[in-house]
Amino acid sequence: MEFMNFKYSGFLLLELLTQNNILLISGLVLGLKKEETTMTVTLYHYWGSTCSRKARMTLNEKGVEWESRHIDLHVFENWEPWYVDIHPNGVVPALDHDGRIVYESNAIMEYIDDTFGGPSLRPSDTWERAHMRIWLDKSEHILHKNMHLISHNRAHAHRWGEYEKIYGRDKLLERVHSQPDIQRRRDEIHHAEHGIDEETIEFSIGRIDEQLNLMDRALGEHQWLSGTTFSLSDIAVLPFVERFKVNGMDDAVASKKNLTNWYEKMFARPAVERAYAFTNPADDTC
Ligand SMILES: N[C@@H](CCC(=O)N[C@@H](CS)C(=O)NCC(=O)O)C(=O)O
Repeated sequence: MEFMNFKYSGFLLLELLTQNNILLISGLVLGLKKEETTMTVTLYHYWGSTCSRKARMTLNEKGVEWESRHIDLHVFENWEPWYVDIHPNGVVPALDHDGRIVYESNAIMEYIDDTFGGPSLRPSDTWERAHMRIWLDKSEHILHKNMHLISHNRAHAHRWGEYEKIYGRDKLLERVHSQPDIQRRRDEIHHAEHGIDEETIEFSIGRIDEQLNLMDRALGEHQWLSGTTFSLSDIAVLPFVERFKVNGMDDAVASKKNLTNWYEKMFARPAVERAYAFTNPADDTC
């Protein structure tokens, strides 16, 4: 009997080792492995935010499947304690990759490129890669910073007025105090109380225009912003060029030929188009 069992097991083993079964077994192992490594990617973002667009474009360019968690900035959802647990500065975007959080749009972009398959979005040439990082830095510290000031009187101030009507001044200030980033909180309160003076706005417009000139020059020298490769730098600056245009500075962009050609090329990319096609879920009517 024992012999029979042995023979039976041996027979089974032989059977299992036929080519098809080896494929089947490896398939099962791979299947298990796939199950183990199935990850979820959730983006906390706001439809019209420049920094959220950077993250959406990058996810789409890499072909990453992601879930959307829209954060309504208009009702200060970004300052709710549950969201501040995710993003300590109470701003969008934030990325949750299977429970591990990344925030700061530039860090999110590099994380996505490092972590997922698909085309590399960073040049292999080290000089180009360094220039890509220079533009990522400028996207935050020059373009975003100044665009925020320009947008204040044109968009945010009006919104603050609306909020004041809805919430009342005291309630509104109480809400602003739940902004966890003390620097931003201080700036927001100052801007809400005093607005932004014309001289500051003119300075900011000039500062962005100067960067657009540098982009136009770079794009005259090579196909993409930081060299011959389409990269994260192209993605990082686009939302600010677009925002500059829609804030009434269309002519400043149109007068720069290389920049205009690049802009059209960027919007012809399906990943970019899809990132911009994400509209405000609150506007959805059925
Ligand atoms: N440095 C941050 C900036 C993020 C940021 O300022 N996000 C804006 C939208 S573009 C935001 O959430 N604003 C809401 C607020 O300040 O309350 C990044 O690049 O992710």
